[in-house]
Amino acid sequence: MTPAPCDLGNSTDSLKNSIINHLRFTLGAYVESASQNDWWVATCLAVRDRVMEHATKSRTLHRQSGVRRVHYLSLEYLMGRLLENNLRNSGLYDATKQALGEMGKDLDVLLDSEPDMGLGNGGLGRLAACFMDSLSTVNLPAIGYGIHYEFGLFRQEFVNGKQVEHPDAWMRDGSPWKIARPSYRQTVQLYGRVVQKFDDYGHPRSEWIETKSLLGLPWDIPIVGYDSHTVNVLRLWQAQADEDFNFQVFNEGSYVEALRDKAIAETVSKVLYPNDSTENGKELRLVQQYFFVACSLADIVRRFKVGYTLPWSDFPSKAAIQLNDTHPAVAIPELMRILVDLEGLPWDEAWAICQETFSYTNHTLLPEALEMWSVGLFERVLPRHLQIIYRINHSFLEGDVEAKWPGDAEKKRTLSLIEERGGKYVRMANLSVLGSHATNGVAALHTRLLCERLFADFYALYPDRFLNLTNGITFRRWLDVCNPQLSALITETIGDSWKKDAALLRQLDPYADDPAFRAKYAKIKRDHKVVLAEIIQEECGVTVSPDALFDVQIKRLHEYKRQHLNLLNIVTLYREILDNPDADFHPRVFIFGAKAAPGYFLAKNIIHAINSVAAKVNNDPRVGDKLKVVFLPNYRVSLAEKIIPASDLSEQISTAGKEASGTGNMKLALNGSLTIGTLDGANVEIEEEVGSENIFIFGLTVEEVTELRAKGYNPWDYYWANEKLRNTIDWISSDYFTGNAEEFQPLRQSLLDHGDPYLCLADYQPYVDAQARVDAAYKNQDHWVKMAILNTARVGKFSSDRTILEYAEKVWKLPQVVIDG
Ligand code: Z57
Repeated sequence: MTPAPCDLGNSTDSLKNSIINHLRFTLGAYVESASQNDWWVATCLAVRDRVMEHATKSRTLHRQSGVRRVHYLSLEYLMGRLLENNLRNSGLYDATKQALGEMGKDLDVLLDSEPDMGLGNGGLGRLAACFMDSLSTVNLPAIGYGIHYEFGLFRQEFVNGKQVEHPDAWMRDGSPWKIARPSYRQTVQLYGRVVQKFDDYGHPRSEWIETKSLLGLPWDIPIVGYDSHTVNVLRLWQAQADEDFNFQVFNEGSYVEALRDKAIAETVSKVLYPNDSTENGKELRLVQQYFFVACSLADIVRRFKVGYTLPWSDFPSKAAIQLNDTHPAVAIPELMRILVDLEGLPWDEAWAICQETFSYTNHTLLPEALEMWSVGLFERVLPRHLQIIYRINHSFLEGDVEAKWPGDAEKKRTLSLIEERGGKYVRMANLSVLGSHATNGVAALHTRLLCERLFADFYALYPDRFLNLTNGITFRRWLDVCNPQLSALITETIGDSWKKDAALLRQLDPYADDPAFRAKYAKIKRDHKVVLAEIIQEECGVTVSPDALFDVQIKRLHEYKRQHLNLLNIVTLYREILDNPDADFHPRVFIFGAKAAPGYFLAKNIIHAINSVAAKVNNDPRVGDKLKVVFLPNYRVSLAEKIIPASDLSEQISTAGKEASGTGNMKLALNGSLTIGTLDGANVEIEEEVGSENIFIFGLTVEEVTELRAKGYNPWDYYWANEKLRNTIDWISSDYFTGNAEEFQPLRQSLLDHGDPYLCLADYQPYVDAQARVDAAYKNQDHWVKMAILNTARVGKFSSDRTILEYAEKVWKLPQVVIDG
């Protein structure tokens, strides 16, 4: 007889019991003397116990019903903290808070002690995390695959205003959220060479021999959706040495030396590459990509083979695979290798399966972010995969390309999977479009530019392959969790259905004119600003007034995002306040959060410049409270959750055509922060939704940027024509801010001598004017609050539930599978 499972109820008493049991039996601690960390771990485990039931049930039902599942392949997942999200989504929040309270523990303190799971850089990684939340919430059968990095994105510190990086040992003490699955360990081959053999029927078969091998150990993290019993998993691979491989070395007596190889093998999943939107190009990065792709595909194929024996032609009806950017694109030749070399399928059949299985999301038009691997490196690490890519390329160029543009060498050059100029490179973006049935952009404007520019020839050849799927964010984390006060106000006003159907937020529209609602909405904003002011005091030692306008720019530091344009305006205002102390200017706090890639010199120079201007402005008695500038160190998901609800103004000021979508823009608008922005990425659609009277749009459009560049852009023209601009740049590059006039020469040179590649000078005056409109608008608080409410009410389109349902319908063709309680 199977004994009854222990009580996993959702009552306060049941939770209390679980937490105490984990303290005693899992952690070996006394309730009386357990540490804060013990309490946090015990609470997570109590929640996890309840979640695992649903995870097992979901997996079993997905398997038994034989439905197609989506496999999301991403090198990055920026999950942030998990406990509060899991509590709110599972409905266990109140009971857990109560249970801990009765034992003398404050849940909020425990929540704030959780380290962020920062296995990503920026937008792309956070999008993957939002998608995982939505997939479970809308009951889609899904598995996320990624790398179990030992070190996530570096921790940032400022020393004398300059960025210093520290390792992020997010799981030095383990993590209660992850579960090892040693029975699903995989072996991966690398390096070696290829030989031709003949199979039993005399057909030629390629064999990859003399390889080095590596093991992949999967760790599963359950993903809890909101008010749904679907619990999907995020499966992250950790690299381990293949012990057998070293056996000979052991026998030669070099036991200790052999363990050095083990350490080398384990470097593969050691650390996340800290670049966002720029290329890496390093051998270890290619090894990381292949390692995680090979483990994931082997896992998908294993699952396809258990239970039933279906012909390979049925593979796509069981498995959809989404490539999150080109980072996992080596999955295309890897699946071909599995099908052709290991399973013996004819090439054309294998190719058809590949195209039906894969789909690809492009996240950028920036040339420096488009992945290209040198053919020499690729051949050394993955010799068989390079052969496969060559064969794909040959069939493509001599087939479809020759048929459409006979004898056109130029077309072949642009469409080829191999770049031939200045050394040979594999073009991962072209491979991704060719090896899949769908390529999507992440905002309407971005998709249009993909079709018109980056992939114009592919679009001419295969127009039906391209589609737009505008990004979204999960409203659970970015409203319910980070702003429970606003979430509660909305729910008491229109009910709680908006949490699963964000379009319903439109029902708030009429309340923008209701003075009582406005007062409550304004008070929530003000309370968050008080809390953020405390954080600013603690982190930066700067006192700011919650009555000032909180102007926020939080995102990775990149020239195209133009934090330096923001800085030009700040320095202009500084001078204006000194020249004209009696001007009627509403006090403002400029708040920055941004990490620079450790090797991105100019980005680091911009951080230093902002911090140096901040130090002067904040300590200048002539400025007083009118202007404060703060750069919060170590920007990350959990810090974003504190800044966003407290923001009044959202800076989305990238050069038009450069920001594929942006998702911070959506989070801020949802929390009632008005956008000052260019017509770039999803800003265009945000304007459409909220109405042009509730957003501050300025600057060159994509078409105007193209035109300006065509006629020859010269930043010096703007410099000489605009005295304020000239004074501003000259002041920044003087010795005023640091005592050393050399310090910000790199920034000055980029703006002038190096041609201002992101057109800061062209957009300077329109930006300064837009900021003046913001200042005027903020003075009418009643109207400002009304605009803020309308932003919250009208951004329902940007729920990642909507995005994910579009993927499911248009790309993956997935059924929703409801798991009952
Ligand atoms: C990344 O975070 C993004 C694009 C990339 O090519 C890489 Br690599 C990393 C970002 C875009 O810059 C954002 O505009 C976009 O919103 C985000 O991906 C999610 O699509």
